[in-house]
Amino acid sequence: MNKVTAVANTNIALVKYWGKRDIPLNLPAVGSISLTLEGLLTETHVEFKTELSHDVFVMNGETVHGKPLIRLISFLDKVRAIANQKNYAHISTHNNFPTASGLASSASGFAALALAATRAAGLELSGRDLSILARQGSGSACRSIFGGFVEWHRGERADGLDSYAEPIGGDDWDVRLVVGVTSEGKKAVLSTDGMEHTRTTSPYYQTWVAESPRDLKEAKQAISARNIEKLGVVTERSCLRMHASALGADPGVAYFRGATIEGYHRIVALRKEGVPAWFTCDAGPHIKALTAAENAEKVAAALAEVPGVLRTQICAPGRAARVITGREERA
Ligand code: 2P0
Repeated sequence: MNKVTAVANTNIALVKYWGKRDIPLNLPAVGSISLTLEGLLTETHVEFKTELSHDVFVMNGETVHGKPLIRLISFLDKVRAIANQKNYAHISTHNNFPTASGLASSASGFAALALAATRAAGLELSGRDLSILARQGSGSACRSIFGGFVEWHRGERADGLDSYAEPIGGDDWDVRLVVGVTSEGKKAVLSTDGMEHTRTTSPYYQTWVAESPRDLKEAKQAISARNIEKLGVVTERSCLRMHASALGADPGVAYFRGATIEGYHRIVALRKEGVPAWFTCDAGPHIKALTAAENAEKVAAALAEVPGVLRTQICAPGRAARVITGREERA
């Protein structure tokens, strides 16, 4: 099988990853916990071909060049090395949501690529090995290999073999992540650059790192107890502290836009109105809210009224990355 199509869903961190202990291997300074989301996905087709003289990447219908292409080729080189594959590949990939805008396109993108490329190269890796490989493309991609609630371990080893993601249960828990899309454009500061700038210049960075184990512990307790309030409190706290560390960089990095802040206040107000929901956002301006399934429509309706919110989407917990055949679930 040298021609494979794989699909991976994006994931949103409830306890955030921000900062690396090793840049080339994407080893994180902190562990993180995410929810894989149904409905926001990347579909990637990989074919290794003897007649190609270089790798060709087509993303959302456009050929990729420059720095993004170099990043993708260096990832494929890792696959070729472990699979002893000599051929170049033709890759076409499609996101069903805005690329590089803080909706975690690199997470679903490198997870789908890791799965499709290894299978097309003749390898059948374990979930853990696939997660370790996907991590080297983009840190958060290691979490999109799995469905539902997922923990990415920080690990201690210099070679990164103990820094992988794994599912942590909670699969029968009917939570929702409501996304308020505030812009279809690309973000100004890529997260790779934003987190390194934060690590090297923010006086709040060490505090962010030091506080993270408590968030991880409390989030895991909350998931195992199916306690959405406890999980929500940690989710919002981790997000705001991650952004506080970035805002404290020199110069500061602000991913928020006006609509993001208005969305935050709307979610806080919803709680006072008796609709429990908790805010999070990533390296982009979109608003995300964790809530119970029964409240998702109300939260989406409230976010839709926030000035600057273009559209909303209610996402259920999503499936693991998977190989697809035929016309099944095209992105
Ligand atoms: C996360 N983010 O935990 C955090 C929160 C954004 C904010 O992981 O440099 O694209 O490729 O490892 O994974 C986005 O960063 O960065 C991210 P790299 P990545 O979801």
